[in-house]
Amino acid sequence: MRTDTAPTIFRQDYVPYPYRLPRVRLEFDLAAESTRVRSELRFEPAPGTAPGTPLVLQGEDLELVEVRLDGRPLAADEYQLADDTLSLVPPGHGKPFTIGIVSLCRPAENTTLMGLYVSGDKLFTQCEAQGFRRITWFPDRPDVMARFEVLLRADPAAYPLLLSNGNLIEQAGLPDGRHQALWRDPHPKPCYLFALVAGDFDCIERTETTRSGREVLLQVYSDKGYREQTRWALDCLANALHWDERRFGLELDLDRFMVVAARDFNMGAMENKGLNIFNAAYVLADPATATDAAYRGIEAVIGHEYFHNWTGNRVTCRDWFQLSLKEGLTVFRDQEFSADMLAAGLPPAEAASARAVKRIDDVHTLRLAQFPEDAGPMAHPIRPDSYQEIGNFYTATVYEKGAEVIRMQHTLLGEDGFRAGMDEYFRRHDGQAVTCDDFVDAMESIYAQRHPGQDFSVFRRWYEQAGTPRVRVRSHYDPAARACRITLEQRCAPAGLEARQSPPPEKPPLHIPLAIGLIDADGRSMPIQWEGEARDTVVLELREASGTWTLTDIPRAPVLSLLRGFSAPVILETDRTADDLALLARRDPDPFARWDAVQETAHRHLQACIEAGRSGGPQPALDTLLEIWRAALKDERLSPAYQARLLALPALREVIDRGEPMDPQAAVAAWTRTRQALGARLADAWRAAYDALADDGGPYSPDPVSSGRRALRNLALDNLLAGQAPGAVELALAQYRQARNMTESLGALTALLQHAPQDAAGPLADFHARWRDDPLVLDRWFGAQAGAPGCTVAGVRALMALPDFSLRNPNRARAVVFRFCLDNPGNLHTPEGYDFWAEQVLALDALNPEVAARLSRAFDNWARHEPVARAGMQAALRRVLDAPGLSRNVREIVSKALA
Ligand code: 0A1
Ligand code: ZN
Repeated sequence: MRTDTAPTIFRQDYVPYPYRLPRVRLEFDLAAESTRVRSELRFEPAPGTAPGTPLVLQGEDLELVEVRLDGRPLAADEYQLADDTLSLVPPGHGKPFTIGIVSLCRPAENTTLMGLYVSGDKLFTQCEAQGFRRITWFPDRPDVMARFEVLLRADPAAYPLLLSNGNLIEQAGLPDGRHQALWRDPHPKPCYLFALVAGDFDCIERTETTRSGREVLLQVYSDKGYREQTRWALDCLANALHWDERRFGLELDLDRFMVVAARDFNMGAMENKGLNIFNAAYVLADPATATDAAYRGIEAVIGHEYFHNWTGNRVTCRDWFQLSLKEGLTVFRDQEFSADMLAAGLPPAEAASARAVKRIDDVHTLRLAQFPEDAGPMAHPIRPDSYQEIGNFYTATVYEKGAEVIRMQHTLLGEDGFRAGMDEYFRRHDGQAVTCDDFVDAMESIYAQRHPGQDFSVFRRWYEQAGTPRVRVRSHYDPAARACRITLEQRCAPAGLEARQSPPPEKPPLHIPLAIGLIDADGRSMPIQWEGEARDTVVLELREASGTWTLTDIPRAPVLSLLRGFSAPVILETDRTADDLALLARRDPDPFARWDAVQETAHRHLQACIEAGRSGGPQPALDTLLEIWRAALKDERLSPAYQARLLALPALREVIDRGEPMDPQAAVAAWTRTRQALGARLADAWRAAYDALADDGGPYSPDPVSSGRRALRNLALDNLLAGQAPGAVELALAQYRQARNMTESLGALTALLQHAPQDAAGPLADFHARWRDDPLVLDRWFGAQAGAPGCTVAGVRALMALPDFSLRNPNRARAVVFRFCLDNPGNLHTPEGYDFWAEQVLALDALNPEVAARLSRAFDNWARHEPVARAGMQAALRRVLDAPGLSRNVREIVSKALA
């Protein structure tokens, strides 16, 4: 993986693999130090393959023992072994042939956590995207799909459980004292979906009956002693199974579905066929150790991986440029699953509010992570055109923007039409490796039936274009004609490195569905006459650079409620006044648009504060925002969960990102001052809310109503501390002491660390003493400190010097190093902070390039910063780029940043 120059791979260069691989047999002699892999690959030439076409297999960090062709050992001059490939010319008779390979790999030395690796005393694999080549030589590409048979052999004392994909065929002891297990997966799959797990685990299981009446076994495996913490994950898995049947008619195609928790894992989880491997953080939960947010996170990730069984595994990607085919679609599916689970069982009004909260959280994530990506050097379309390292393209764009592109198709087709499109997609492509175009073709076939004369040709540009489009909205009301004219104009500036091209690439208009509504000055909804009926919300479909709509029968001048439900991933530019926004912030019946109006009001205030700080002018008045907040806090018709969203200031990173230029220190100052002022001036209301939201003493449940109450109560505590309200510290200390679940104790600890660090010492010591042996909870302890404004570079280094710290465990590295670099801008943006970042990127890169590359992204937008920060970040990037032995992963990121 280490190179000085990294070749660029282009989507256009795709060529099919010349050989088919119907069957694969793998035999593993498993041991941590050295594992021996014997493979038998049954190839046949694809139609049209010329005799003499070389067979090329990938391999990385492997030791070759032997190669056989149809059972005959090959001499060294009968095959070529290059850096990362093994190639040979197969017999030219056009018939099937078998390649046998024996090789060794070294799991205990594998700190990359790709391929076969050790975590604790267990063995795990991670093969997506290109990890299988670290296990054995193989055509490591997603369009080569094979039926796998896997024999695992190991010492039963060290590895009593031996798992792989599919069905367990037999298990037996061996004369040499070891044992073995034979697994067969009935479904053809690409090697990135292969998995094996070996070790000693606790397991809980249950059977569920699928809608066609089959009994299936669901199992969750965890470290010994953690069985009770896997119940929620198993419930979520059963819910996911039934939800996919109800909503998409998709049934589990296996007799057995396993989820295994791993302590060391680069990402969230992996959808290996029938054997999902999860970061333990997305499996383990009980009320004492997991927050409400962690419960929801587990539900989302369990759902996501389960849904991949159809969208990703049954129908997979032809090549890695098509990654959003499975990821965007599966994120959309997990978002809908979570929303449906939140709304389940609630009366309609509350159900709508619960769904809106989920939508707000998803949009918040998109704006926080994807919008900056789309404006920086790594900007790429959801279907990228090129990459150097595919590991760098598991991005917010491919995942979250990809999900928005699917959601827009859902909006354009409607629930029924979208479902028909999905059915058509599976009808055409079940069992195949396909492209994003194939997916859109299936959707378009339904769209064209239902909207004669229209197609998706403009819509497809969402797959081709990078950058966040801006939509300018202007409106004019004519009282005499009782008509409102709305004009939309779109443009998309060159994204990231496109700006360097001359001429910059042309960006034709996109197909943008913009959901809007009208309200009058009293906040009442004004229905719109649309396609023969009166509607509160209509969708304007902009397909050209600009478009105008005239809405008639509008009795009074309206205020426009725009981008309802966030109907498209765009940035709005409007002529709405502060008063318009304030009206929407209090009265918009669309809960998303109402939240957005509060956010926009807060953003405008924060930018005005930054500007005042810069020019030395007077600080802007807080009154408008204050009154909006007061009204939201006192509005008893709102659910506490929704109130908690309305009353959250935009994240500091969003505030920094809006600056022109970005000025982290000025943003920290403005944000901190605003939080203090809002907390202080609303102290009485916050205190009343805090008291009213006290726990009712019943058993813990992560349901949306009680978790919403806890969220708002923690926010109240945070505001009381921010505003230095009398007695706030005592309140936090009491909440910490009396906490009945992790949401309460972590809420108190975090608020103290943020606003009253001098009073946090007691709870911090207590927390550590209580949880020192639970790695996931200890991550929380580390993270709360690394993200606190009082944690300087010296402070984060002190955390890293503790015996509990290790850079090798990605969760711990994320809790400390990432948390500091992403959530502590006041301390990061200092000369020592820049040095720290460079040093940590390099230290991580020597161990784990995938994780290092993610940290290296923290400086993507250095060039948009004010001069001092800009120079400091640029120098740190240079230092990384000039370091010897950089991985391809980090090299791609920093060289693009500096390009
Ligand atoms: N397909 C997984 C994501 C994933 C990608 C790479 C990994 O290892 C480097 C692990 C997981 C998902 O979308 O959940
Ligand atoms: Zn996924």
